[in-house]
Amino acid sequence: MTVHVEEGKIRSIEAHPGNNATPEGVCLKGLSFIERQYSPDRILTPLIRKPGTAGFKEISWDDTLDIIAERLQRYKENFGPQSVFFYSGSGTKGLLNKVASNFWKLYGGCTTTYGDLCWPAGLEATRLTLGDNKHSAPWDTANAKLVILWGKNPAETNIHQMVFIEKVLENGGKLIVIDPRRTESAERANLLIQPRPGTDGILALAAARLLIEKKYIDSEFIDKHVLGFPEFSEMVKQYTPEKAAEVTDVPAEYINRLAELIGTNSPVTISAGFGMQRYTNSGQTMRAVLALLCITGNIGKPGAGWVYANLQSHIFDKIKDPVAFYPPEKPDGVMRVSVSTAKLGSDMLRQDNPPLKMIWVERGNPVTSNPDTNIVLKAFRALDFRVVVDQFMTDTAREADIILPSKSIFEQSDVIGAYWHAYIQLKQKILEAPGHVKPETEIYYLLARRLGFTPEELDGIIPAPGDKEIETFLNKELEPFPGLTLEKLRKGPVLVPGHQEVAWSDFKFPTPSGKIELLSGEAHERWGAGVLPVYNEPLESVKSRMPDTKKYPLYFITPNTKNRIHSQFNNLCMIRKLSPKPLVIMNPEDAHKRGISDCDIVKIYNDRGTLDIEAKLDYSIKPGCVSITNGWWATEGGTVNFLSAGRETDMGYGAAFHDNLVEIKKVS
Ligand SMILES: Nc1nc2c(c(=O)[nH]1)N[C@H]1C(S)=C(S)[C@@H](COP(=O)(O)OP(=O)(O)OC[C@H]3O[C@@H](n4cnc5c(=O)[nH]c(N)nc54)[C@H](O)[C@@H]3O)O[C@H]1N2
Ligand SMILES: Nc1nc2c(c(=O)[nH]1)N[C@H]1C(S)=C(S)[C@@H](COP(=O)(O)OP(=O)(O)OC[C@H]3O[C@@H](n4cnc5c(=O)[nH]c(N)nc54)[C@H](O)[C@@H]3O)O[C@H]1N2
Ligand SMILES: [Mo]
Repeated sequence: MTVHVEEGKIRSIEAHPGNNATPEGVCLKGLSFIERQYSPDRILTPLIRKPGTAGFKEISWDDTLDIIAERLQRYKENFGPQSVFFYSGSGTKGLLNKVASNFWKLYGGCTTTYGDLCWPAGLEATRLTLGDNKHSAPWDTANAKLVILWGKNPAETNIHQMVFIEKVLENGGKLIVIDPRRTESAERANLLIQPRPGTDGILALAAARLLIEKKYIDSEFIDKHVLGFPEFSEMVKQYTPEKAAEVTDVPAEYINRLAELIGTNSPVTISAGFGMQRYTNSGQTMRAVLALLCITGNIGKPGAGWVYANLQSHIFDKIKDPVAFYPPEKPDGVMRVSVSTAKLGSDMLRQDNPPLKMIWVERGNPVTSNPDTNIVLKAFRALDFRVVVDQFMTDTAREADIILPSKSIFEQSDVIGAYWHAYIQLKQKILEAPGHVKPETEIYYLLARRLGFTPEELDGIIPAPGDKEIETFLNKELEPFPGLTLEKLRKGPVLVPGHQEVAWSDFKFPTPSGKIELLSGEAHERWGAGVLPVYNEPLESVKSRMPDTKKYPLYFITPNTKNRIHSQFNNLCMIRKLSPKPLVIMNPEDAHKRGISDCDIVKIYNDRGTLDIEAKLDYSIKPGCVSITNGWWATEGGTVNFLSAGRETDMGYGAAFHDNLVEIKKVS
C-alpha cells in the first residue's frame, strides 16, 4: 500500500503501483486501517486486571515489566522454563517475529505450539505431490482457458485474484466454482457444483476416472514426470460418477461436465482453497484434486497449475520461526513443542512435567480463532498468569492478567513476504506509536535486561529500542540474501531473487522420486494415510459412523468474510455498518422444517457449545448446510468456535474446523 501522511496523520491509502499482483486498489479492510489507527478503542497503555474483577486499570511500563520479569524468574526457578507457554498467531508475519523466538530461547526455552490454524493439510498434500509449495505468479492465471475455484472464494478473500479471473472470462475462457455455498465468486461461473461438505476427494477421483476413460490425459507428460499413474488409474476405477454422485450429492451429469471441461480446455488452473482443507480427510482430498492437473499435464506451463500457496517469498521462514509446522523429531531440550494448535485447549491442560503456569499471547486471538472455545477458555483460566499483547480488547485480551499494547502496522518497519505473490516488501514505519505503545522488539529488550542480560549479550539477538537499531537488525538478517537490502526495498516491492514466474517450468520436483508423486510413500509413513489419495469419509459427517450424526444433521461451515480478517476489524465503525451482527445462513428448506423464518433468533448447538443467533434464509447455501462467518468476538455473540472440535486434519497438523455437525432450533 502507499500511505499518504500529512502532518503526522494518515490522509489516504492507495495501491502501490510497484506490486503487479494487487494493481486495482486497496480492499475495504486496507482502507479501514485509517480508522483502525486512530480508533478510540485502541489500547495505548499497559493494563492490569483489577483483582477479582473483569475490569482493568492502567499501569506503568516499569511496574508491568517488573511484575512480568519476576513471574518469568519464579516459574523458571520453580518449574523450569517450559512451564511458560508462548502462543503466537497470524496477526503479523514479518521478519521481526524472529526477535520473539530469540527472546524465548534466551529465557531458557518455553513450551510452544506445532501445526497451524490455516493451511497445513493443503501445504502437506502439495508438498507430498510436487515436493514444494509454490505456484505461478498471480497474473499468470489470466493465461488460463479454464479456472476452477475449488473450495476458494476470492471474491471475498482475495479480491485481486478476481481481476485475473475476469481476464480469463473476457478472453472467452471458463470458470467453474465448487463450493457448498453459492458465493460471490460464483456470480460469473459457467458451472457451479455444490458438493456435500468434505466429499471433494471422491468428486475429484470420479472426474479422474472419466478423464482417463475418455483419454483426456497427457500420456507423454505422465511418462516423463508422474510417479504412480498405473496404480492411480487402477484405484480410481472404483469411483464411478454414479457412486460419487451418491456420496457427494452432486448429480453424475455435473461430474461428467466437470471432467469434460477439464479435458477439453487447456491450460487449466485450479485455485484450491483453504476452506476445503479444514476436514479430517482433507490432506487426501487436496492430493486427489491436484491429481487432476498432474494427469492432464497442467503443471509447469503458462496458464496452467495449482494455485494454493506460493511460498517463494518465504525465504525467512527457517530463520524466523525455528519451530515451524512439525514438532521436531528430536526436541532440542529447550523449546518444548508439544501443544497442537488445533487442540490448543486440551493440549494445554494435558501438559505435565512441568504443567503450564503462564501464557504469553501475541499476534493472535486464540479464544475466538482456535477450535473448541470452551476448552480453550478452561485452559486459560487454569493458568496462574496470562499476558496478552494486542492493539484491542479482544476475547483473548479479556482473559489476561496483563495486557500490553501493541504497535500498528505503521509504527515499526519490518520486512514481509506473502503467500500468493512472490514480492518481498518493506513495510515502512511512517508514524510514531501513540500513547505508551511499544513494539514487541522493545518489550522483549526491556524484559531481557530485567532478566539480567547485558546489552552486549543482546547484540544481534534482540535489537535495542530505536528505529536505527531495527534497521541495522533487518539489514543484518538480509545479508544472506543477495539482491535484498533495505535500500532496495525502500524503493518498492522486489520479486524474490530466483522467482519462477511459471512455477515448475523446469519440471524439477523435489520429491523422493524426483517426479510428481501420485503415489507417495511418505503420505503413509508420516501420516498413516493411503499411499494413493483414496477417499475417506470425514470423521464427523452425516454418513460417518459417529454416534451423534442423527442428533446433529447439519454441516456447520464457518468461512471468511470480505469485511474482516478473521477476528479483526469488526470493532471499527465503517466495517460494522456493513456487518452489524452475526447471522446464521440457512437454506429455507432446512429452516421451514424447523419452523424457522427469516430474522428469527435460533439456537445453534451440539455437544460442544451453543450460540443464539439471528437466522437469514438464503437459497445460496446447499440444503443440509448452515454457515456463520468466523471471527465474531464472544462479546458480539457470534464466536463460531464454541461449536467446533479441537481436532487435527489427516495431514499437516491443521485444524478440522469444518468437521462440525450441529442442530438448530427456534428460540424466538
Ligand atoms: N476478507 C478476508 N480475506 C481473507 C481472510 C479473511 O479473514 N477475510 N483470511 C485470509 C486467510 S488467513 C485465509 S486462510 C484465506 C482463506 O481463503 P478461502 O479459502 O477463499 O476462504 P474460506 O472462507 O476459508 O473457504 C473458501 C470456501 O470453502 C468453502 N468450503 C467449505 N467446505 C467445503 C468443502 O467441503 N468443499 C468445498 N469445495 N468447499 C468448501 C466455503 O464455503 C468457502 O466459501 O483468506 C485470506 N483472505
Ligand atoms: N471456525 C473457524 N475458525 C477459524 C477459521 C475458519 O475458517 N473457521 N480460519 C482459521 C484461519 S485460516 C486463520 S489464519 C486463523 C486466524 O486466527 P488468528 O491468528 O488468531 O488471527 P486474527 O483473528 O486475525 O487475530 C490476530 C490478532 O493479532 C493482533 N495483531 C495484529 N497485529 C499485531 C502486532 O503487530 N502485534 C501483536 N501483538 N498483535 C497484533 C490483532 O489485533 C488480532 O487480535 O483463524 C482460524 N479460525
Ligand atoms: Mo488462514
